Amino acid sequence: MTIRDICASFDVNGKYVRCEEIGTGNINCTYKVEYVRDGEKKEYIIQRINKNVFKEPEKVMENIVRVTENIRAQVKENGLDTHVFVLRAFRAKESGLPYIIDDCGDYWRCYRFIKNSITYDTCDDLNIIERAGQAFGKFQNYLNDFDASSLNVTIANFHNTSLRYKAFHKAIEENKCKRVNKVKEEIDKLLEFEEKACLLQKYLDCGEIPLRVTHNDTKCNNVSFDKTTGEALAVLDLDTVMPGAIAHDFGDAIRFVANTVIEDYPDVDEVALDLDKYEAFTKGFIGKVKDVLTEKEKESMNLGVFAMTVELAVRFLTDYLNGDVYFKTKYPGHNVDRARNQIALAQDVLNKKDCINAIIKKYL
Ligand code: GN1
Ligand code: MG
Repeated sequence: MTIRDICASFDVNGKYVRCEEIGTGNINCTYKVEYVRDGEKKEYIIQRINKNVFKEPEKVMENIVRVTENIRAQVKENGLDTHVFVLRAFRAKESGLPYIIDDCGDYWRCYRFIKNSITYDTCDDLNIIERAGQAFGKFQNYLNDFDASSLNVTIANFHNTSLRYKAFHKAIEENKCKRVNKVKEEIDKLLEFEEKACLLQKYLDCGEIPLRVTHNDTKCNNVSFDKTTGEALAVLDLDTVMPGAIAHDFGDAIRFVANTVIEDYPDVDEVALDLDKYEAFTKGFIGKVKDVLTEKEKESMNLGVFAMTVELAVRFLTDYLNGDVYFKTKYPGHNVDRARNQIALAQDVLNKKDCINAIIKKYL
């Protein structure tokens, strides 16, 4: 099936103009497609859902439809434009389902591309970073009353750092690809981090921190912005919306947006936690959610930054040891570069612990 056939299945009409693959995601394959209808440019996002990662894509889509419908109703109530402030998944012409299955058994979905919008893989503009924080905070607020237990768990234990470590230990033991020797230093460092990184999961396990509906992939490139005004529009990539800790969302966002370099930048000497970026995101995010946080959640936010950074390092290195079977890689050793980068960042988060505790206090 071609991308045009897929568009046709979703009842995308008009004259096809072009299609380009967008290569920033590590999991799904994403294409931006342009059509013209009645003289007007219409753009769509077509995605093939990675079945190796999401074993039941229909459940992913069911969550997305429910979550976006819930948000759409609130956006509407607030008098805002639903075409702009919430993601829209189209339904297939024949089945009425929010996906189609091609001849190879692959699942495809189609979203409206929000007009005049842009996403940032890296960002130096503190205003934009603060707005990204607000957008994820608002997303959290929209879903505050959503029954977390009613959502499908699309990837079990997604941010269970302890179980991520368990998989890491197994990968080291099995040493399937004979790579353990090449990354001894990184393994040792991650073992040193283990106890502290798993603390947040312990709080969750014993009920000291509540489960909420969280986004679970809060990279700043998952917020779309108006290209002209810089206004934050919709939160994107809702594949992993599931029950989780709010500190996961905060931590994942910080480890991505406040890193001085992109998460796979290979020169670790340049990796650091940028305190201005940390503060900008914190101001935006905490400003939106502080009223709902419990005391323990407040305390756990910066632990989330450390835990999520380490967790990603563990996931990248585990994938390397297992033969690069999960994350898309662009070159051999890509996952090692990612892991090293996150290890360096986690170390800097520890070094700057007092500073970030002082900053977050200002906004809590
Ligand atoms: C994956 O594909 P993308 O960029 O949306 C991963 C996230 C990681 C991220 C690291 C389902 O997200 O958990 O944080 O890569 N998503 C999944 O860049 O594993
Ligand atoms: Mg994602």
